[in-house]
Amino acid sequence: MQQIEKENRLDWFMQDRFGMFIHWGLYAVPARGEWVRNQEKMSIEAYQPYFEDFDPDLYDPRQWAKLAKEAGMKYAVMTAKHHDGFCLFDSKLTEYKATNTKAQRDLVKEYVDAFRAEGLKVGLYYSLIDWHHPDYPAYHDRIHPMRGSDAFKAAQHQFDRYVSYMHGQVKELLTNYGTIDVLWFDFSYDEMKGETWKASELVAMIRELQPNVLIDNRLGGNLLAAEPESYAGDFASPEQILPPKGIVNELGNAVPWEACITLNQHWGYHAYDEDYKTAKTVIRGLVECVSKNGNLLLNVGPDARGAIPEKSQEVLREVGAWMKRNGSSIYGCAAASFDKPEWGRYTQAGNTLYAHILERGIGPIAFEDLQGRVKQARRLADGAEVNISTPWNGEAFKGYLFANFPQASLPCDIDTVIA
Ligand code: FHN
Repeated sequence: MQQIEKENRLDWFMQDRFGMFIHWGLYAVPARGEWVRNQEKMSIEAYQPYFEDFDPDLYDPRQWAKLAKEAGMKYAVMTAKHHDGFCLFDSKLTEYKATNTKAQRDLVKEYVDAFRAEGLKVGLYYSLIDWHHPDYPAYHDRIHPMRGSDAFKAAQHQFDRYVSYMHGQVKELLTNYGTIDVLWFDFSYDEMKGETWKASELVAMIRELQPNVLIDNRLGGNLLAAEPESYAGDFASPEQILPPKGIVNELGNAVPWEACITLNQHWGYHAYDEDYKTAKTVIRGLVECVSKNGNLLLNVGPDARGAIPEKSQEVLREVGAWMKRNGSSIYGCAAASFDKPEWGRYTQAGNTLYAHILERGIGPIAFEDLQGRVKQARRLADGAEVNISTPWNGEAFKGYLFANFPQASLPCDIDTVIA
């Protein structure tokens, strides 16, 4: 496979901007979030009934892919293995996998096939942490044993065996499932980072198998350093937060980033979590990400039968209605060369400036520093001409353009003017 330079490798990522995160696995059965085993200090035996019961009869990844596409998403990242160690793929290195449950299906293979068939790029999430593997020294009272601890030292030879297992599974995922566009590792902490995972060796293998796969920054390197480690990754991955000013490295250069955000308050399915973000909040978040050179990876947590919650579907469809009319202000766009206006945010692609009107005040919208620089303005959603004027020459209005146009035309009450 031809290797393209890192900058080009990211081209599709910077173009697509909006993806679906999918957290799915045995934890959907207890339906109390993906950390349930640890938070409730369940033994492997206490968690085993969820393995026995897992039977996702409604799993239809083609429907998931169609929903992602309808929402305006261009790529997806699904958990191949989360911290509980359960593998959604047919790994030859463990029996703790979906093909050994009542599902008897390789859920990852069906996912990659379905999303590719709908024209979306496919990513896989892989947990470095593994609460099931006997050689990963996880203690319920301490989720992550400190690397330097006596207990850890005693288990060193075992841990090396776990790292070999982890590398072997990454090799399976990059060998048996076609072109993988994103490998999303999760997560490093304390001493458990970098060469503890033998990360240089791991990334060398990854680059050998699939040179153009994008890797996140959670193997434990410093992506913002002037000279990042080989395993520092291709993009930063802020979680449940948007960086105030975007992300730059020590040299002041913009660093590609992707904010991963939940639709409700949990990554994995939670039967009682009704605290969902509105479509308007999601769209504002997506606009903010792109206005700061970032992507949004928005999470769904399918239930134990393999269905994406109805409320998630409802929000995604409403976001999609806005994207259908305004997507050109997101795809292939980035931060504008103008300061953020008080009424909203700008995104820009080449000579086209998109003004996202998020706050409505009294009277027209004021555009600073744009006099003589705007040939015409249109409301993106319906192509309607937007009247641009420079009012009578009072000092207070000097240097501003003013745009008059009707209240938002879409239910999300966010209008975008193309200038
Ligand atoms: O512990 C995980 C969590 O379950 C979830 O997968 C998030 C998603 O980025 N990552 C870790 C928490 O930072």
